[in-house]
Amino acid sequence: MKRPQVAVIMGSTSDLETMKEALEILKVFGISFVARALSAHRTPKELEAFVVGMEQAGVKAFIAGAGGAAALPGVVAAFTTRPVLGVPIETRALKGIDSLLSIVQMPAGIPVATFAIGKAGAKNAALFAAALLGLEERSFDRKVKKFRKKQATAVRKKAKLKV
Ligand code: RP5
Repeated sequence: MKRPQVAVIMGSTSDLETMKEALEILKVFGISFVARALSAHRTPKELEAFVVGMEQAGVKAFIAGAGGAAALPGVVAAFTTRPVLGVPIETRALKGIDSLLSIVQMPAGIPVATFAIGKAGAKNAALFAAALLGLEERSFDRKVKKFRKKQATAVRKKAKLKV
């Protein structure tokens, strides 16, 4: 197996529906990744072991998605100095505002880059990881630029509204 470049962690398998958006982008960009469902609250020891192991394996960034009292991205950041990209999962009770505030309000000294609530956030976290990898590997930078160009073309096509 190729060495993982990104590790994706979600607090529960119930987050997969949202986090699939990130996995899809990583696949499209040819970024090697490992994905796990590990919880900061329910399986903290396994989470620590995984994060430490992934940093030792050389991953360049972690994408961590969680919902509700979403401690996961912050706890991941406590165990690694690699960039942590946090995705707030949309929740039924509070629409993901709970997740967003839990992830974004980190204490000074342990940063987590926080993305939008839900699928847009998951997708953007993976695109951000691609941009980070692009700093070292030009092929990823080229892929990000190509993605943007394709997206702009699709948006331009749709701009001609049939009313
Ligand atoms: C969080 O609790 C998870 O990230 C998930 O979004 C939420 C609910 O988890 P389940 O009860 O569906 O496993 O830790």
